This record gives sequence, C-alpha cells and structure tokens, in this order.
Amino acid sequence: MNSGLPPQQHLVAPGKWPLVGEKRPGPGGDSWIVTVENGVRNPLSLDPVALNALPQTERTVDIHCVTRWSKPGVRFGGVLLDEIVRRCQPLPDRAFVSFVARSERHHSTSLTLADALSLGTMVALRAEGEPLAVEHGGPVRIVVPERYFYKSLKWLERIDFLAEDRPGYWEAEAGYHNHADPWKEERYIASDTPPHVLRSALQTRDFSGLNLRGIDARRRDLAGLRGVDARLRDSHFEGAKLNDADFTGANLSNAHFADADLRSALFRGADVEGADFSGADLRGADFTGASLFGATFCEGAANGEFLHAVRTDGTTRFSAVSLESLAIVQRALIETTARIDP
Ligand SMILES: Nc1nc2c(c(=O)[nH]1)N[C@H]1C(S)=C(S)[C@@H](COP(=O)(O)O)O[C@H]1N2
Ligand SMILES: [Mo]
Repeated sequence: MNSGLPPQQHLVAPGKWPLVGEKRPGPGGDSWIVTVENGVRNPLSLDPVALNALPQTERTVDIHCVTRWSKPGVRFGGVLLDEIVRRCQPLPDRAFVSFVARSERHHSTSLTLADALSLGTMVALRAEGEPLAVEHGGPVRIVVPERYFYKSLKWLERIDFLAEDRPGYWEAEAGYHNHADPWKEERYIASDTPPHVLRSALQTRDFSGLNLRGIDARRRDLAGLRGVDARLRDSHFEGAKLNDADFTGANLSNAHFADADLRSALFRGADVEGADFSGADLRGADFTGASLFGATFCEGAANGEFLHAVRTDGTTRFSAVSLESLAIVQRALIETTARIDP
C-alpha cells in the first residue's frame, strides 16, 4: 500500500472527520435492507443483521477527499464486496458495479467490477469499532480504498451489476473524474462548456449563476467580476486581477487563485473547499460563512515562516466556525493575520 499523502492533499486536524455531500439518509424508517438483484444469478436481500453474519473484515483506510483534505488511518469494519459477489454471482457480462443510496437525490457511484474487487471495496458497518454514525453513512456505507472518497457511497441501499457503466451523481453532474485515483490526481474531467459561453463571460465579466467549471482565466484582468452563485469548480484564476469581485454563494471548490489580486473580493457563503489562495492578496476580502475544508492559504511553514502565504490584514474577514475545518498550518496563518468574527 502507498504511504504518505497523495499530491496536493492536506491532513485534517486530528480527530476531525468532515461531513461532505448529503448529510442524512432519505426517508424510509428504521429498517434497512441492501438489495442485490440487478445483474445477478442469485438475488440477495441483506439487512444489517445478515451483513453482520457474513465474514467480517477490518481494514485501515486513508480517506482522501477530492477537495484536498485527507484523514489517514480510519479503521473500517464490514463485509468485503468480494464476499457478496461470491454469493450473488453477477452475470458473466457484468463489468461494472453501481452503488445506490437511499438518499434525497438517489445518489449513486460506480466502478469497474475488476477495480472494485482488486481495491478491496467494503460494505462498511463500523468505523473505529463502533457502528457507523448516521451522518457518515450509517448503518451501511461503501468504502473504496485508494480512490477519492466520493466513490465511498453513504447509506447503501442497492448494489447493481451492469454490462455498461452508469456514471454516478458527482461524475455525471459535477465533472468529477470517473477513475478517481488520488495518486494520479484524477479529480476532474475536462470541462465541456462551449467556447462562446466562456468568451462572452470573460468579456462581460458576468459569471453570475453560470456553470463555468474549469474555466481558464489565468492572469486576466477581471476586476469587479460578478460571480454570485457561479459554479466554478476547478477554475483557474492564477495571477488574475479580481479585486472587488463578488463570489457570494459561488461554488469554487478546488479553484486556483494562486497570486491573484483578491483585494475586497467577496466570498460570503461561498464553497471554497480545496481552493488554493497561496500568495494571493486578500486584504479587504470577506470569507464570512464560507466553507473552507481543504483550502490552501500558504504552501507550508518553515522556521516560523509561512511559505508563499496570502497577504491578509485586519480587514480580511473570516468566521470562527469555518476556521475549524482548516488544516493546522492553514488555520494558524489565518488566525494570526486576519480578522476573525465570532
Ligand atoms: N449518499 C451519498 N454518499 C456520498 C456523498 C453524497 O453526497 N451522498 N458524497 C460523497 C463525497 S463527495 C464524500 S467526500 C464522502 C464524504 O463522506 P463523509 O461525509 O462521511 O466524510 O461521501 C461520499 N458519499
Ligand atoms: Mo468528496
């Protein structure tokens, strides 16, 4: 197994386990049954008691979220997918497995069956020896080691074996990479936003409400940009002029802002999970209520100095509660240099 952190990941503070995506299972009451009937010779219907009666495995897994936080060494317990495959016997043409959740948006994710088995995919019932907490996918979730954690579906209700792939929610809707290997940084697939949409957005400096995932706006002058509620995952703004830009409520997860001029930019209530601000000028910027998991404000620290750090002062605002989600070095930098509102 690999050791150390995959590229561009940060450790969460010890003891923290961020909550990502949906927060609770969909309606359906206390009874929980995992159905395995599509694409199999031998249909199964497994409640937690039946799952607990199958051979159990404990395995320590490093969690790597696509938004750049990692939580190493979580001990999961449950049943290997392999045990279920042996019992249900997928039809010979079934090269893919899809996991479906009991959740508001019928969340799903998929893998090739070969990958799912070789990675040691687990139908997990426990974390650290305790039953899985509901918000972390209890009573039953999938855990796929060695893949970004969006492959690890919470509230498992169905396992389908498919002849053709059926990309899941994040892969189909958010542009997340279908293979999701953190060691290769397979975070996103290329964006398919039409070029004329990109061009006109850059010309008018009006991104409000648009989906411009992956846009390349490096070193552009976009001062005063209107970006309220824009969807800008994985967008590139390295070295751009964005003073007075308004990103209120925008989705900027994994956006790249290194060395950008962000003076007096608004990030109120924005999702900047995994975004990189190294070296950016954040004087007067407002991050009140922003979601900061995995965000980078400096490249590291050595000899008491923060390396390639943001420029902040008493006019750069953060709310105290969102700082709790930052990695330790990132948090230390912000706490010593910016204004923290209770
Ligand atoms: N049903 C369901 N499963 C899901 C998600 C979701 O939104 N719904 N989000 C995924 C993502 S993106 C991540 S990073 C992990 C987060 O798991 P956690 O909340 O236990 O940390 O769950 C994954 N499984
Ligand atoms: Mo994620």
